[in-house]
Amino acid sequence: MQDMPKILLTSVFGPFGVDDAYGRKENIMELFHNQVTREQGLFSLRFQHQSFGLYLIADNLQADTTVLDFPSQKRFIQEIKKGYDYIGISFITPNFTKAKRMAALVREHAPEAKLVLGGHGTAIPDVEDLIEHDHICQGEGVSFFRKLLGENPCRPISHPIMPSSINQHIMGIPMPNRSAVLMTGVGCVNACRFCSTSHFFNREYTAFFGSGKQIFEFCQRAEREKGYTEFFVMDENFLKNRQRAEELVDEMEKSGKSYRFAIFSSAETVREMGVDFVSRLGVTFLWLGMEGRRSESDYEKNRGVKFPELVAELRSAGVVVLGSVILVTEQHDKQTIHDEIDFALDVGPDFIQFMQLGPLPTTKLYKSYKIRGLLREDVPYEEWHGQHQLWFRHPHFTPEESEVYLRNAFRRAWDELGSSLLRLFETSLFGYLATRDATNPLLVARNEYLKESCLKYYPGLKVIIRFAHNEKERLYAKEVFARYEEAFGPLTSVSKALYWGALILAAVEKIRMATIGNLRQPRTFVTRIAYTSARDEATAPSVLDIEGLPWTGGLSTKSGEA
Ligand code: B12
Ligand code: SF4
Repeated sequence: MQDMPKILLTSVFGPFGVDDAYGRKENIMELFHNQVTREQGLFSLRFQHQSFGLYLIADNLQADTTVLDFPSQKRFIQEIKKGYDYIGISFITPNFTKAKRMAALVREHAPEAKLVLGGHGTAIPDVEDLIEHDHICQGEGVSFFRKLLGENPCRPISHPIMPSSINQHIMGIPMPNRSAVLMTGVGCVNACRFCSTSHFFNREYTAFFGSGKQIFEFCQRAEREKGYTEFFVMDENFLKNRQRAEELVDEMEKSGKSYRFAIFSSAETVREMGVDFVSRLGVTFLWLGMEGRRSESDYEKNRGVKFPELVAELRSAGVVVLGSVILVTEQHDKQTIHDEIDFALDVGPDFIQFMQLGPLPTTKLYKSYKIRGLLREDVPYEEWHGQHQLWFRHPHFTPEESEVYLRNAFRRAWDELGSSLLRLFETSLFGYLATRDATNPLLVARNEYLKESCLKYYPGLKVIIRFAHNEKERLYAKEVFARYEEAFGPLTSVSKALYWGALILAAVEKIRMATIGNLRQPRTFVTRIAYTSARDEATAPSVLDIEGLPWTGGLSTKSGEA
């Protein structure tokens, strides 16, 4: 074999979530606290995600590869001086300026290295002329990088075993991460007009796991090697591949071994598979694109879907639902936008994501706005994130107004529905009660899991009662607490001790938020993944045509703090 290339894959540099020459304060590195529970104060869910795509690529190359995640500029410069043959930078649209800066740094400090750009930011029009590079990957990265290195892109996919989230805190209480990420594929065929991920992957789905059996085997390995039994499934529309999901349930039924999954799926697929199937599959969390009250007519996937009924049914089966809704669309003016928020509140999922309409490159929405001259070319890419000012002209909202409406929508949801955390506690209880008399082994296992979860949450309910942000929430929390008492009896002395501990941590967190501030930066991760020939042994169809792929398993990564 020729000399093995030395590869560095990196995410963009921090700090994140601050206004500086490269980024904006709205772009914090936290999913829920950024765009879901952002206005829920102490009850906001706090956690971060590593840059999963980079670890996946690294695990699949015939090369020693280093993944540098969340570096500072200084740490990045230090690393690129280490004599890499290829340096790959992953970026999304709002991180355009960071990627541009990093590319310039590579040319300055590592002129011998081949510079590769990847990720959603590469969809920016004329990016080829705007950022220094040698290669650019506008789509799926594993097959791209393999081809670039002259490898067989058809080898099986190896999947790293790594946590789905890091730095988890709830009400100031550090929480151990119990779930692993599971990347079953990228892209979605539905091609909703605004959807970046569908359009970026050419409105096609690329499966990394061709069958339910392969997924099940991965789960078993993740449990064997690192004790994971819960998985955050990175797949835009997991249930869309019906056969694969059914095979997974079959495997679990046959073996008597079940796992828990958090998934993203469209309403059409949930309806088609049914809530009973979703329960047996072990889904405990579902991200559902409700989009809006005109959803039925605007989106094929939501045709005929009655969201209030669907969400109520899911919640009563113990599925925590995050419903996302788009604000500041063409139909919205200063009156009708309230109807949209009313719609979201009436549906009443556990979590609501409000996002401003945002025409991102490659989407149908972007193309149509571009043709119609509606894009505001003067807004820098750092602002293209959907939390602050619009980057298109809206007949009824100025950019500043759109931000206020967005913030108020989040606040109204918190005021009227109570905190998402409380709703999640309630949903878990619903699910536990609903499966108490179940005989199906998967549902029996679900019941045990939900019971364990509820017992963990039980003392937390008292903390919510103590720190409730309004009287409505306090009454709601007391009512849920009473139902917990009825189901599980009074708090044990251990739970009472946990309550007091949690109360102190929550009080400290409240003070910390009010004084020091509320921004959490991710730490820098440096992961060195050594090549081993074990990954080359089997042959398989291309990852671009991967259905039925014989999956052979892969290597896990070893992460360490820089
Ligand atoms: C996890 C996640 C996050 C995490 C951050 C993770 C991280 N470490 O950066 C959090 C929650 C913090 C986050 C925040 C934001 N995010 Co985000 N996020 C995602 C999410 C849900 C998953 C990403 C993922 O792991 N996918 C799975 C992997 C396998 O796919 P992938 O990343 O696309 O990688 C593949 C290819 O793109 C390619 N590739 C990627 N990088 C590279 C690099 C090289 C060198 C090569 C060759 C190939 C390559 O190969 C990979 C394998 O095929 C995606 C949606 C999605 N489903 O992808 C949105 C997404 C990436 N986020 C998006 C946005 C807009 C944001 C925010 C601005 C949100 C907001 N509105 O406030 C912030 C910005 C934060 C910041 N400062 O950077 C957009 C990007 C849109 C765009 N066109 O740029 C997406 C697509 C969601 C969407 N709107 O559809 N996000
Ligand atoms: S169903 Fe979801 S993932 Fe698929 S195109 Fe529509 S918004 Fe995107």
